[in-house]
Amino acid sequence: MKLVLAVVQDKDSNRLSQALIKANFRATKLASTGGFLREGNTTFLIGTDDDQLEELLEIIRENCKAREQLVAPMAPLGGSADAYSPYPVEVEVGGATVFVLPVEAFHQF
Ligand code: 2BA
Repeated sequence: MKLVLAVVQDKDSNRLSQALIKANFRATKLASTGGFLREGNTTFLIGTDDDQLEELLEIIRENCKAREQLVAPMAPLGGSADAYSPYPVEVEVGGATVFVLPVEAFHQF
């Protein structure tokens, strides 16, 4: 068995939830915050049998889009302002950041 942790953008989270239910995967959604942008995203915890892992990754791939996002750079604290640009910079966020972990044991009591 594997535990898949998938960090996805909030905009994709409902669509991914629906697709997971339709394909009979069980998932837990956690409200999370990106460390860089400090904006809300959604982390899915999905337990799956090894032989369904590829199908699961394909569903995540199909339902999560990469998007360009503007970020307002933070002003330097006390440092030199020479390298600081006040203009927003564009970063590409997502589709999905996915971790696959081995599961040692799975119980439902
Ligand atoms: P954030 O940390 O808010 O990052 C949003 C996007 O900002 C990233 O998209 C990346 O394009 C950019 N970014 C992040 N850190 C950066 C840095 N130090 N310098 C320049 N640009 C940076 P993604 O890579 O697609 O990540 C989307 C979200 O997935 C992240 O939101 C974070 O919540 C999660 N994530 C990504 N990599 C992770 C990791 N290694 N461990 C845990 N969570 C991760």
